[in-house]
Amino acid sequence: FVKPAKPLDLAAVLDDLMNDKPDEPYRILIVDDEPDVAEYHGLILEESGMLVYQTHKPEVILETLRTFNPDLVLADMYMPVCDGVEMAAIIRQVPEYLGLPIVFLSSETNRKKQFKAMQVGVEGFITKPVIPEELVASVALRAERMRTLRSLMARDSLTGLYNHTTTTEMMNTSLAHAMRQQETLAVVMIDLDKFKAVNDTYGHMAGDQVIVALARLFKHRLRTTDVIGRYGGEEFALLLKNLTPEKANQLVNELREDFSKIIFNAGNKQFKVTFSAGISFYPGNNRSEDLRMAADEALYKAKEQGRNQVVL
Ligand code: GH3
Ligand code: MG
Ligand code: MG
Ligand code: MG
Repeated sequence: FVKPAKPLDLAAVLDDLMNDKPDEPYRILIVDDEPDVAEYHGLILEESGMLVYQTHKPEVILETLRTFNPDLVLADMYMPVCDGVEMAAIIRQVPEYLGLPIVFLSSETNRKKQFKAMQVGVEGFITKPVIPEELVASVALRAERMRTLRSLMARDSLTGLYNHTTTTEMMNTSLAHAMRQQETLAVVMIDLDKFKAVNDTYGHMAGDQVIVALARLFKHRLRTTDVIGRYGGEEFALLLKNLTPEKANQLVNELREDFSKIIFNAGNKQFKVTFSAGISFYPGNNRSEDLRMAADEALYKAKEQGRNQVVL
């Protein structure tokens, strides 16, 4: 089996730029009332390196989707309790799963019945008995597209950093992780100083350049385990793992100094920009909202005390 040539994958390009973790296997959920059939198809997909979870309970599909979070659902069309079309209709009612590929594995060749399934948003049909290469190829293609979509939705297009929604989610998961592992977590809120004046004086494009440059500095200087998010237009959030408050403070101050030295060009004019930062810490703040609020308060203080500084 030869993987078909892929078109330019913007998300993968962004991911490479970010030095993200290596590709994880596609996650495939197989729904079939007959365990032997599910087992057989599962083996074919696992053989090609995919991660497969099998269920014979379409009636609790939403719960399974939440816990397994698949890139694609491969479902039998006919099941006694809740048939495939009904199940697909349930999945499509959840906005989060609008893009999730659903493929039917079925011996159904009746066009009318297939059409009914397409109407609820099923991606395609693979007829039984399957040709293993065909099964792997059609699943891989769709799962890859899902991955691309997910990655694009999670990131900000200007900088490639995590967007607001993803950053907030990661704040929750990072805190939970820190609590479980008895590690520390620093939340850093960063806001560019007098940025409105930068836009007004040098233009919006020059302003965008500044945002991109700061994102680049963060990517260069932080560890791959740290989370970098564009929290708002000219606001950034960093999640730094396993640092003492002193070390976190020192690191952010170094970033602040390095950034303040960058000379930007707009036409024939040159200018510099600074940022202010507030840091909060776990342990000390034990809920994600508290961490966020404490970092916001520290940032506010940094602004009030004259900007271009870090408050812990
Ligand atoms: P302060 O030091 O108090 O933060 O002052 P400020 O001017 O930075 O704060 P304010 O919130 O008043 O203005 C933020 C400005 O950031 C307003 C907006 O034009 C600009 N901004 C937000 N997002 C972007 C963006 O994506 N690109 C550019 N170029 N400017 C942006
Ligand atoms: Mg069946
Ligand atoms: Mg702001
Ligand atoms: Mg600002």
